Amino acid sequence: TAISAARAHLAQGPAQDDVFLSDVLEGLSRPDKSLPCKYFYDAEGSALFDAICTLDEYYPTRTETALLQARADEIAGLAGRGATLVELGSGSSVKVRILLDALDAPAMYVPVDISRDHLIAAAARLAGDYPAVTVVPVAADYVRGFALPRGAAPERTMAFFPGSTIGNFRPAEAMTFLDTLGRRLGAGARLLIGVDLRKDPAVLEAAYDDARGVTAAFNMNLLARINRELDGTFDLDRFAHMARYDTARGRIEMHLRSLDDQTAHVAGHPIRFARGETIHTENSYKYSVSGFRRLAARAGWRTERSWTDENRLFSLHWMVR
Ligand code: AVI
Repeated sequence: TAISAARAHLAQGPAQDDVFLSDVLEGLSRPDKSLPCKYFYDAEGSALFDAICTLDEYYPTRTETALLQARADEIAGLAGRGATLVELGSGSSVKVRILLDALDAPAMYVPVDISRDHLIAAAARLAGDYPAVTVVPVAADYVRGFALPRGAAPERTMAFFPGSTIGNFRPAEAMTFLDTLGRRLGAGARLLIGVDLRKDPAVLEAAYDDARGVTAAFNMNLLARINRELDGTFDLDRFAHMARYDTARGRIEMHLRSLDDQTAHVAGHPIRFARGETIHTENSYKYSVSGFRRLAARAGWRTERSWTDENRLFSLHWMVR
């Protein structure tokens, strides 16, 4: 395989557990309780997210996949020969295969993901399927920063940020993130980014509260993970999944609602809940095409192409720094 231990930048150490604990205690001691959504993605959570992506109600994955397929040749033309592809939050590295199949002699693939074991397994499978591509997995929280492999010229580098993960940032954070990413990649770098669009709230709410309860299980897994890893005592039967669209803010909010007055413990620390109180676990912002282009422009990215599906559910943007 093209992955060698020497090349892999594995930036995750033992300190991760302490950060998880302090983030959880900090988030749960606020008057409006919240938890960072990045903690959804342990092994269980990553598997549940993959299951979400196959649900009828969850249109983003299949819509973006179809868009990528429809535009793959055009994207390959824009990307040019011998590109280095840097994917942020690569997960199972499924969508990138559409690009790797279409690109002209892609040289390197750098999947960056916080979920280390999942990343390594996905990178190994991909390296086996694309022997001509050098695969360099980077286990890191890509928001905090990560090291790019040496020798990737900015004009040949193309970042890939699919899935509307940018929607999980607040707009101000999204702007800072895109600006920092642009600085890290350098002048001349390109970005292919998937962004979910504003639409009928009923469609959005179904996508985040599916009939089979997979999204509910994904949300609840955060409490299960705290129980597993942080000596938590959450009674999962006494919390419920909740998803609602805030039209004014243009965002889906996911919460976990306490069904009772209760006290749970995390590493021995008591956390009190009133009945009906919630933990805010995720925002998923939705944009208009022009709204997103404006945000990106303020972060130093010039949009050269925007594509949407015929129902205007989802958008893909090709941007240059
Ligand atoms: C990863 N992210 C873009 C997903 C979203 O749609 O915001 C996470 C997700 N949450 C619930 N379902 C999917």
